[in-house]
Amino acid sequence: MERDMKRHARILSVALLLLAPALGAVAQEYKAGSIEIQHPAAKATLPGQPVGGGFFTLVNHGAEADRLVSITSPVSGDVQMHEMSMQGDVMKMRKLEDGIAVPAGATVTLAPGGLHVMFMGITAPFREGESVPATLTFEKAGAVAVEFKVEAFKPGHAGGDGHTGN
Ligand SMILES: [Cu+2]
Repeated sequence: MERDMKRHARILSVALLLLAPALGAVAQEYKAGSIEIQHPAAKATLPGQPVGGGFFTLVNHGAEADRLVSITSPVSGDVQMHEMSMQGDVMKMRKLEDGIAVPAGATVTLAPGGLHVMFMGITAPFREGESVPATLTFEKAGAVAVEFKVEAFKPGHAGGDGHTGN
């Protein structure tokens, strides 16, 4: 009997150790229906920079395709979805008028150099450590409020690279 208890305690502590990394990540995960939004992060902006970049990972746990159709935020009157891609040796930016498709069972990652969110005409700089509130609206899963955690990304996209012309 006592040995059983000890064994249970040991199994429990192992289970907690395995869970610990997952628990750490929970704070930055959001759900809308069967869509999971992981780690929304925004790039810290430079002084005077009019646009901010945002990123996250979408996971569709459902059996139906869905689509991220719009993003709104109190810090920007126009939040757009963009895609960057190489055309020859030129990096091209494209505004995604139809949003971002999230096929059934798919994981779609927004990251510097690829799909991203663009906060146009931001009302205040994005400072590292702060959060940018936004609402993501999916065609089927509906709307979900998220917080983009502002992080210092490596230099690159979203800094005076012609975004304001989009
Ligand atoms: Cu962009």
